[in-house]
Amino acid sequence: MTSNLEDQLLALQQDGVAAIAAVNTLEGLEELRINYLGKKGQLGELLRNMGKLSAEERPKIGAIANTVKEALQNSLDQQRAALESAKIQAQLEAETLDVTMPGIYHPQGRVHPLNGIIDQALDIFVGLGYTVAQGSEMETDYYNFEALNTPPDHPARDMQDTFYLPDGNLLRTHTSSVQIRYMEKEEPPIRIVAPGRVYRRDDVDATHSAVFHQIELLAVDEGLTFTDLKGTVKVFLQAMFGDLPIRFRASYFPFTEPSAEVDLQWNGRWLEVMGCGMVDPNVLKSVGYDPEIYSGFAAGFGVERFAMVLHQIDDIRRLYNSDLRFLRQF
Ligand code: 2NL
Repeated sequence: MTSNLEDQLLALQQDGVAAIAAVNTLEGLEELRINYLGKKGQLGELLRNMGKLSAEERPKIGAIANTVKEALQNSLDQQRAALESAKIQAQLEAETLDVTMPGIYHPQGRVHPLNGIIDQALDIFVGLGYTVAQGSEMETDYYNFEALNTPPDHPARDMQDTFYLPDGNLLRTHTSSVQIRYMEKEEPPIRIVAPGRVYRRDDVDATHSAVFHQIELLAVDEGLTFTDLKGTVKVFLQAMFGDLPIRFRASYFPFTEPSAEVDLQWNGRWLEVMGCGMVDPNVLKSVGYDPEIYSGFAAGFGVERFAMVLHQIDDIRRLYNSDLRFLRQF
């Protein structure tokens, strides 16, 4: 009986130490601890037979049981320490930061000078309570010309000046069509600003392009006068160019009456920067507004021209050919 239990205890120690040395996870190690030394573990199981031993055998087996328990506990402690340090080592290796590695190149983008002008202008008008409106670059003759009081024999309608599409539509020559569509849907008071690409059949040179960008603004309300137009244009130009002298010169557009060109004194010279006027009553009628109740003012300007003046750009084509040496300057 004695030698049998002693053998079993020593066998248990051998098995246990080997199993503990072979385990490679902390979870597996904990399972082994429970299996060997836990309340219902193998060691406890063997020691339950101690009661059957004689008085002189008991202390001897008890001493052996203690050394087995200690041996197993030592193995567990050692293996736990080894596994924990391996885990930390693996974590450190996985998280190593090599500060000498070359970085990943992220080319820095910039705002194109045209978009810069558009952003600036829209910010100013939004600050004045205007809503941004946009629309299609392809338009019908009605929205581009007819609703804007432009007679059929007006030179702008000429095949030489406008891109007509085979289906009878055209490429818009100004963003006014956006404003006509907006007025058809909404009732006054109206305050909108319409940026966008527009098309004219121009021969390309340093100051002309067949595609360019325009921003138009429109206000319709009861009691709007030319003074409101002048104040709005002045506030806008001051915000864009600084506090420089401006003047209004009588002009003509089919869709405004009276009409004016706005000049800005820039580097000592008068520079034409915008066109504007009071919305022609025929335009108000075409969208169903009563010109006896409502009046409106409108203005329009070319974004390229503003960019060229503000950034001293000598050729409009530089704005389109995406030369990074040029674009990086802004
Ligand atoms: C310019 C001049 C202008 C307008 C645009 C407009 C729009 C509606 C009604 C009346 Cl819906 N007028 N737009 C008015 C006057 C001038 O633009 O030089 N553009 C580049």
